[in-house]
Amino acid sequence: MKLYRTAIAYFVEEGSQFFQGDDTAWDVLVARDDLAEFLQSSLARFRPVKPLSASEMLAPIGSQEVWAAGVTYYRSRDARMEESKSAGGGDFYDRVYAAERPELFMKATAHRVVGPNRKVAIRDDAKWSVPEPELTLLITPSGKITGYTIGNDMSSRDIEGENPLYLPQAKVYDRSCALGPCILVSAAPLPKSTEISLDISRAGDTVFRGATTLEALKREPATLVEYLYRNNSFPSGCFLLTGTGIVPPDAFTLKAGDEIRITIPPIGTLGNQVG
Ligand code: DO4
Ligand code: MG
Repeated sequence: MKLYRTAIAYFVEEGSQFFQGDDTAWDVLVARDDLAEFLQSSLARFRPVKPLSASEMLAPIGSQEVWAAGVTYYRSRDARMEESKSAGGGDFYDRVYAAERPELFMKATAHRVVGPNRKVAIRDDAKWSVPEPELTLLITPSGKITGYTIGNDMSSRDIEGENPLYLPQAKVYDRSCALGPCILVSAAPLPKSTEISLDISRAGDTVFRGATTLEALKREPATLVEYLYRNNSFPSGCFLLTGTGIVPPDAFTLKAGDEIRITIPPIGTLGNQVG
């Protein structure tokens, strides 16, 4: 079952049928530990409607914070060690990849997040920018994973590489995060064979394509959540990006006008333009 947020209501997709939800506020809805059961048992009273168009879909976020895990794939560890080696930061990434405690950082507040088909930004003071395609967890205030969406952790690699202490500037800025197109509502873990793919096109030509699977994710989502919720409360729940396993070659940087498409098959495709 998929859950969409629009300007007028929330919508549920079950099979190929769409239903308009009731007037429950988004923050109240996504805070429910029984989200799947609630939506399933409500379908009979929801009105069937025509399929939503892409332009109607908003980022599936209300007032939740967005957090992110880092260096959870070997590919990310490698890329970070390389970008920070002249600054002497390389060792940190190797150590955090191997450590028991994961890297977790605050990625965005809701106003810095864009939805599907909206423009993500690259920083004016960055010279080396990339998208990071990441499986993203919806977590309730009690710490239960109740759904999955797609996240793009837009990152300024030159700023991050200059000094690991610049991470918040490399990661957190206006339109630095995209979420969507929907929430796949399910409390069950996704299979390890789940594929995450990234396509970047420029003036109609593919300039980068890459893929990975959850097999390569070094940490269990539930473990990331357990660390995130230690001495930390989320009254409306939160989103957690689980890290990138796809990093374009070092010569690649995003440019205005590039089209980014991230696909995770059970969820869908998150498409954004850089601008
Ligand atoms: O340590 C820097 C950030 C890592 C990150 O965002 C990732 O691995 O996805
Ligand atoms: Mg990331």
